Amino acid sequence: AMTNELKGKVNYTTKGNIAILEVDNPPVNPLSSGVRAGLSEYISKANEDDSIEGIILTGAGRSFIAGADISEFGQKPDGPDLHTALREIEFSKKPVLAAINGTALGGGLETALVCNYRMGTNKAIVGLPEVNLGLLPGAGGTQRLPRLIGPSQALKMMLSGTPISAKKALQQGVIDAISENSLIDDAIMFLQEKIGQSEHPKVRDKNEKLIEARGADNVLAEARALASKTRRGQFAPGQIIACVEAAINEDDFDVGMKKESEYFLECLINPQREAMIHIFFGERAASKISDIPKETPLHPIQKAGVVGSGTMGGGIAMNFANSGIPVLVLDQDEKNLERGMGVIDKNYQMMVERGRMTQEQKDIVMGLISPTLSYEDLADVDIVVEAVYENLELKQEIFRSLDEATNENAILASNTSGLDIDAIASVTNRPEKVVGTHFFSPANIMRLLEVVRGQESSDETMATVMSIGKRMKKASVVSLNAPGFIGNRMLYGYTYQANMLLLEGALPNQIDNALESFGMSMGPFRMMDLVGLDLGWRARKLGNIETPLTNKIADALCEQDRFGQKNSKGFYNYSEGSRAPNPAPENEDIYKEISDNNNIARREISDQEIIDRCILALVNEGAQILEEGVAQRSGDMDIVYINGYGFPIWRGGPMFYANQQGLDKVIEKMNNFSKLDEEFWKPAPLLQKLADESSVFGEAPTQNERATKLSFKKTNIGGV
Ligand code: 3H9
Repeated sequence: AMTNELKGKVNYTTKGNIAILEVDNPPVNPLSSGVRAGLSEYISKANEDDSIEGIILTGAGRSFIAGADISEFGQKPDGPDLHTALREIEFSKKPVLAAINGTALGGGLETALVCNYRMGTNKAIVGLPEVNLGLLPGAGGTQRLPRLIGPSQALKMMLSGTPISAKKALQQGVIDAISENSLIDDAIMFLQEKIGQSEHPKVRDKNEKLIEARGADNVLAEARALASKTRRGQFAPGQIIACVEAAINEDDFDVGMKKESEYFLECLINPQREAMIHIFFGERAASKISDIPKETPLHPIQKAGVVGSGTMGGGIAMNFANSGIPVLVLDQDEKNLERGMGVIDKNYQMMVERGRMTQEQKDIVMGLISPTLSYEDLADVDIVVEAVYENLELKQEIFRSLDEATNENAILASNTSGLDIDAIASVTNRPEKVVGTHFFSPANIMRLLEVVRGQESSDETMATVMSIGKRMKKASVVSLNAPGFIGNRMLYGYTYQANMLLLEGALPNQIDNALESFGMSMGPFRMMDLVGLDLGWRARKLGNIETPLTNKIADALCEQDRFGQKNSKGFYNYSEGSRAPNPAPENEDIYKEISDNNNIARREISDQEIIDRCILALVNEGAQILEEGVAQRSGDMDIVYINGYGFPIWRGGPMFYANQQGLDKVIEKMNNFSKLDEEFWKPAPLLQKLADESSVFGEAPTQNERATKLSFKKTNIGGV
């Protein structure tokens, strides 16, 4: 049979009595087939060579090893398996030192853990992020890390998936030393001192910390509490805890290893794993714009401006500062500006108090943010993000001022959740430099960034803003300039269905619980209470606008002074100082009355119907968005929904969820609902077509072909 070419390699060199194995699989050195084969081959070679007395394992480039090759999961791997390669390292007759030159993640750290010694540069980071992929550290990590740093710390690291710095790794005992100078020179020196020893430590033999934990059930109980709080609905965390339980209780290391393999396999075949790996690659795909060349030069960003010092503006300014970019915050009102700067300071102070940043770090970022009252101060910024309230005329006025005040090459971005970017661009002399940046509130915390591509936004502008998104560690997704962009447009149908379900007989508590049990982080009525029911009600009153059917209940609640969390009563009741929603039976008469008045017969509704109607509403609108090319690919909508709207990551986003269910099943369910509302449940043509072809959602037609055909005003999405 033909063997495929192996991916990645290991370079072998010697320096005196030391062999150096360098993993070389750019850009991040995952343990692909060729790397596993190389490790195996060269460990033997070094052991067979009598002139070699010690072995150093390191990585080429900026990474040590980024873990197993994620693209191999679900496929038949070539070459030796990882366990075989790692066993050869662990049982090497000559001592092996892992010289951790950069990121050692997942299988990368697990490789370091089979070495006798570990040394890192001060820039190295180590971690076991498998849980983020629906997996557990399956190359011995669940058995070796608890032996090294104790089960409690190890569980924290594996359940959070968050890597730690070299400094912390040294404190905890994950690594033995930090190299401040040349890593390889220091590693050789370290190893030379050990070479004479008859024995070299193996992590597998260190049992003290585990024996200590035996019988102390608080370790596992705390881990379970942490997992249910931070990873609700996920499969892998429980598996990780079970592995550590085995490590604690089994005397034989290899028995624990066997359990780890079993539990790993269960994760591997669980649909959550596929969903989460879809999101890993989906996020990277979303950051690319298919019709813009990779080599597109970026506009250098050394200094930024933000217009508006409210909640949004402040959060956006923090994003710039956090990524090391000095930023001017402009407000024309001195009091607002002062208040805004105060809020920023308070937000950072809170992070210091919670141990999320040091006082020095706070001083650095605060030093990057300066207030100003004058447009003239923006003369030398490279980008401005305008973040005032949603009013087209106001934004246009600001863009005229910005066009005048800033350097002609500066990018002008508008933070808007729904206004027409082209209409804003049209008042400037540089429409190609105008773009939309839709941040989500609180902007310094929420990861989603919708980057709105106007008719004339240039390749350079788009590529630059996407790269700023990356610097800010955002999940950035491109949307064409169409009403509601991606996220809010999809939300419309979801909320519409939630409101209809309420009119048809379900109670807010049932609807919220059903969707939360599906995995949504917050049900729609709890969300509406949080946002405030009175916003729409007031706007309708002011504009003399008739209340649409789906808002009738919310408006009736407002008439009774029930505005939501802000005054402790809305769809739910809240007790003083608490955000916990308690059912409000006193509302049920209102629900009945409004259903009756509108000739809607209230009935018993199943949780499944609630979930299907709300989620399939997202899917059908998503199909339309994809067909129009407003989103580049279905995965982009998954990224939007997971990072901006609380969709469970372990379901892979609404579009992936539909793919996993089967599009024919989706259509079948929609057809069932069409007797309730024929217009609403008409399948989008693309959905119908893909279902007929037994296909799935994927790529959209390229955007620049579509952008010119799409008119902002003509796309009708109902309420927006
Ligand atoms: C594991 O180890 C399981 C074991 O416990 C058990 C086994 C039995 N594989 O993120 P970037 C690609 S599970 C394949 O943009 P950065 C990535 O797709 C693994 N490909 O760079 C991208 O490709 P493209 C546990 C990978 O500098 C390119 O490399 N490990 C892998 O912003 C650059 O990536 C993890 O979960 C991989 N493992 O960040 C770590 N990693 O250019 C996952 C990356 O075509 N990786 N690629 O779009 C990361 O967290 C980040 O990539 C890292 C670099 C921090 C390393």
